[in-house]
Amino acid sequence: MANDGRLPLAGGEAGVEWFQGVRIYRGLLASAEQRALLTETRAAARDAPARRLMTPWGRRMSVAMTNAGTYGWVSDRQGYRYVSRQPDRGVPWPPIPPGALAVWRRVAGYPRPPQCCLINHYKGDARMGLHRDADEADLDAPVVSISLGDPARFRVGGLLRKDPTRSTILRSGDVAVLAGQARLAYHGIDSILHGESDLLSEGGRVNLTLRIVDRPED
Ligand code: MD6
Ligand code: FE
Repeated sequence: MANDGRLPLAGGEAGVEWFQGVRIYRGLLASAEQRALLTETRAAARDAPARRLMTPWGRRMSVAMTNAGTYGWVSDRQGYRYVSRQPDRGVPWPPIPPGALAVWRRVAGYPRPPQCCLINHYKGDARMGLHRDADEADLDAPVVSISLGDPARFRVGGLLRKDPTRSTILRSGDVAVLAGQARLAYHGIDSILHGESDLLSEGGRVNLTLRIVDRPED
């Protein structure tokens, strides 16, 4: 992308390439859109309650997670995988919030709709260690991530865990897109800056991460 992050962008729809293929659309969602999306997300979480999942290494994650869509991403002692039913209830995941689908249409630049909306809820000291989103079969599709609530320090590196990293703050209404060379980059959330946003009455941060999981012919 030609924009180097210092030039103002007409319309804000182009986003800014912040670091090695990571595009950030700061303030893409206005307050009313953030509130509407949060309401839709809470409705989904009523039908699929968020849980702190177990890692394959037997440690409980600090972030509480649930999903919406055709597939949900889950972790347990057996490993990471996508499943079409909620593990503890045996029923499908709720539909992806319409406001999240609208964000995908605005920024993904990809013909297929997302199949999974991972919902991450950060309270207290919750954080997310450096990881790659690599459990999907269609790696041509971007990953689109929407931030709601308190700001978070978002860290991105390269294709190897040891590659140098850079961090930035993602605020409520910001959208980050990992595509192209960044699609398999290591990234994580260092910490949440509590008490900065009043979008969530109870405080904390909600992140929605949209992905395509299978291949078109599957
Ligand atoms: C989060 N985000 O923002 C965690 N993954 O809470 C992610 O793990 C993520 O922001 C893929 C692409 C963008 C992301
Ligand atoms: Fe991720």
